[in-house]
Amino acid sequence: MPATAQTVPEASHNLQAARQSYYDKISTFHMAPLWERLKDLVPREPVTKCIPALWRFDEAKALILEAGDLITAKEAERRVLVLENPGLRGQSRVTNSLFAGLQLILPGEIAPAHRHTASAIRFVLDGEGAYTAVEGEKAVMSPGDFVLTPNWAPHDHGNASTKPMIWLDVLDLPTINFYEAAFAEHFESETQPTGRQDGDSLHFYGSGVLPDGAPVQLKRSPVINYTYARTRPILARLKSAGDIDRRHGARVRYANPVTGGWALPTMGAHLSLLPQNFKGEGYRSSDGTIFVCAEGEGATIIDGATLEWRQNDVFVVPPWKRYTHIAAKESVLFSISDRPAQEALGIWREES
Ligand code: 1HN
Repeated sequence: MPATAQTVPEASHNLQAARQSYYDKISTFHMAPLWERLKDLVPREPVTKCIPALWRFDEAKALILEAGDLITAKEAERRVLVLENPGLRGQSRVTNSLFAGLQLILPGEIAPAHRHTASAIRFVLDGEGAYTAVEGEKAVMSPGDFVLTPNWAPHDHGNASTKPMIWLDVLDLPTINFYEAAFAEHFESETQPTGRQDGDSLHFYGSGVLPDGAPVQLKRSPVINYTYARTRPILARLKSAGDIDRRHGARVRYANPVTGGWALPTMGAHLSLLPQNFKGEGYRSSDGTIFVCAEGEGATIIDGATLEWRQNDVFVVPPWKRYTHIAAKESVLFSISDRPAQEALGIWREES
């Protein structure tokens, strides 16, 4: 009988039922129909649970200082408040691929030596003179310093100053854990021997000369601390030279000085100066990005919603959401994302 207006709904109902019972049957064999899942598996554009979010430093500082009364750095191993994206609660993620947290180390404290497969960075927010020791070099830190802990590098922190120090930690933990390739190790001694002087790695590798015979193929930068004292004046010179990107301002990329590549294989960072009265052009890219206001104040409009930021506030722009920076006052933004990992896979995209 040819299909008619009357017979089609019933046929279609029968077909739906037949398909469902077929799906139920193959499910018992641990199989599933791809054609029912294709839209979720292969979206036309990035889909993310990550949402725009901002953490105010004045609130965060009061909260983390409270933790200082409740637990020691040694007991906690790392006294860190996890910055959890409101769209990813319970997952210790600030974006789908990155972890972020605020770490407090009080005068006299030590955060003991360990190493892990996750790479970490610190961006210093508050305090002066605490150190992190990485691979035998003690980096004494100041606000705005960008400090690397490449994967598997032994690291411990200490605060020999008289003031609490707070910094932002960003780690590629969700990325490493996605591969289920995480290892970690603790050391007998709480601190590592530091055979090098503070600043050695920046002097050896970041000055246009290299120790003779230094390897030229490195997946990670040999510089441990990109100090704000060195980097900030470069932004001022870029601005004077008129080298101001219409989307990002006068911006530098933290590079591996030996290869010109990113400082770490999984995370890439920039520092940018937004001149007074900057009104950026819209931009989006496939890397969800964490920003810190290092100086000044302004706002970032993300898909029509405005996040207003002041010094040391941390905020997140999800992947492929269009954003625009505006700044009435001259401001400096630090930013970090998983762009190097996406570039290594050949999938990174941007659009202006
Ligand atoms: C870690 O080792 C540090 O070394 C900071 O300071 C934050 C978050 C998760 C796992 C390990 C650090 C961390 C971390």
